[in-house]
Amino acid sequence: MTAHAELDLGRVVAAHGRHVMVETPEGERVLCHPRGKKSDIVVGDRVRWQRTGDGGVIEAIETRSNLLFRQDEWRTKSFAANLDQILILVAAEPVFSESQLTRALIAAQAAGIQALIGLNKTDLPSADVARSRLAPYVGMGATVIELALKAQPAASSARLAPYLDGRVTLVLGPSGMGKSTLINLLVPEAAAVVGEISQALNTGRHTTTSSTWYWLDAQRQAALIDSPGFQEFGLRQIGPEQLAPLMPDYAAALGHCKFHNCSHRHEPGCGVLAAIARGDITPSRQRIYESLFDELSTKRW
Ligand SMILES: Nc1nc2c(ncn2[C@@H]2O[C@H](COP(=O)(O)OP(=O)(O)OP(=O)(O)O)[C@@H](O)[C@H]2O)c(=O)[nH]1
Ligand SMILES: [Mg+2]
Ligand SMILES: [Zn+2]
Repeated sequence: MTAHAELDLGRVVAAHGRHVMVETPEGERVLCHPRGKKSDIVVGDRVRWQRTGDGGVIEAIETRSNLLFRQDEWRTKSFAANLDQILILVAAEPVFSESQLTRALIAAQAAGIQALIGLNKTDLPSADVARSRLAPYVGMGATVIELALKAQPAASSARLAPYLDGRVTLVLGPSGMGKSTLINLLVPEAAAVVGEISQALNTGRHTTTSSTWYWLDAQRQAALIDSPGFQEFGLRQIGPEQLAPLMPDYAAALGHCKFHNCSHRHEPGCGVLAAIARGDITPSRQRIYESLFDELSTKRW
């Protein structure tokens, strides 16, 4: 029980600075402001709030079950909280960055959130290359859902349905992979929702600078959260020694190193390097691990 348990409980469906849209259990949306200066409220948060005239004041944030965020050099960017899973969208074209995919997977793993990979634009001939680049991820246990959201919308939504049913899913992905196409396909009223929210929150037209919550069903059990496309995906919240346990192919090779503080890059008697030599870890994963290790090892200042 929190100190504010007597107050109404609501869910944050959009947030822009100190303007927060809270949805009541009955589905009413109320524009709220957090009490005090601090505003670290994110979409998906469950909040205790109080009515004030035509709006409301948020008094407390309920304890989060999880929070997905990226930590760049200078700032933290929260995507959403209290998620059941993350759908990372990549596509045949433009060629997706395996490093970005890995970063998103690591962030999800570090936050204790299940991740799925959606491969979009499988109607294009370049899909075969993308499939083979994803093969190692299937090998380490990832689920890859093949999609052609624009070319085969009905088949794609049928394929996604069993994964999305009854769950809260954050859609994550670099620019151009098809996030908006996905939202518009599964949430026909999305444009209207965005319009209403941006008007209420006074965000102007560029609402994809923050995440937005959409219900997928009338019973309000399944939800999709749209997030802005990212260029950078910093993992500054993670120490270099935490990396290997968060990468499933590396994690599987741990426990056989001669040195307990092995960095798995050049040490003799390293179990990971042995796995690399056997081909259990691909060269591209090794490259990503090493550059991330260096990045997370350098001091910020
Ligand atoms: N060939 C093909 N193109 C697709 C498919 N799905 C989406 N596209 C195209 O890919 C482009 C990018 O799609 P968006 O949905 O705007 O991508 P986004 O992830 O929202 O991108 P940002 O908003 O920049 O983050 C658009 O021109 C779509 O028409 C598909 O199944 N096949
Ligand atoms: Mg978009
Ligand atoms: Zn090692």
